[in-house]
Amino acid sequence: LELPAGQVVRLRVLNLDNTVTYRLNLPGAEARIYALDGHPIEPRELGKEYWLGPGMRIDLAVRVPAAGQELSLRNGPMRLATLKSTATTEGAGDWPARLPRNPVAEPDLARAETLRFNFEWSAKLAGVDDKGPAKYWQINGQAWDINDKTCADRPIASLKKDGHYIFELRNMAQYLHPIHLHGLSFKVLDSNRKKIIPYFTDTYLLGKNEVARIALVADNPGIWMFHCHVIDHMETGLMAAIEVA
Ligand SMILES: [Cu+2]
Repeated sequence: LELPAGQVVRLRVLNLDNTVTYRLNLPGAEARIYALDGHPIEPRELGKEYWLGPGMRIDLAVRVPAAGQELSLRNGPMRLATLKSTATTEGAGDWPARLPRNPVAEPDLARAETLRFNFEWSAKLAGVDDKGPAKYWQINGQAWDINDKTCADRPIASLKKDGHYIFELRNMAQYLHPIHLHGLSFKVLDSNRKKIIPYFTDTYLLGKNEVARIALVADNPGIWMFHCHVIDHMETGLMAAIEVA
């Protein structure tokens, strides 16, 4: 990409990889985060790196350096894109104002019901029997069967329409799970592994052995997929249905 020197440009980065979490970084750049997964946040420095799991999105603003210089957008040490600064007659650009927040209902934690979801290994590995697919993952003791067309009839949780809920997400293994919920946005509250500035999103990258809490208002009726965005985890069990009625 060629960009005008001194200006501030907005970049939207989407991780469309179906397995790899990107350790996104822009060394030497002045860069700020404006939105996570399509939900605006109070702008803050990108910092050393941001872990962008499969299906996750990030909106950045970047100050383009002096003409002739280059910035590289990287995954860890690996270059994904080169941003090249070209001479311009325009003056220096300003950082954009924060984006207006999305119209997402604020969960009331004082009256929220807590539901716990354990993400763990499944004991039924390939080769145990010849019937059905291999199962490596389960949510609360249930592995999703990719061939089962009726799994939406047996939701793992039933939420009351307009009810307030806290989900405690517990990763019992070392693998990263970008946990994605359809139909509803949620607020990430806290984690036992890192400091969280609460924010709204539709995907939370649950780290190794992490326990995180998210909260939501169940204001969209339906049967919604609740799954890991890593496709091979999903295909081998890490998916469930959640009902809002
Ligand atoms: Cu996963």
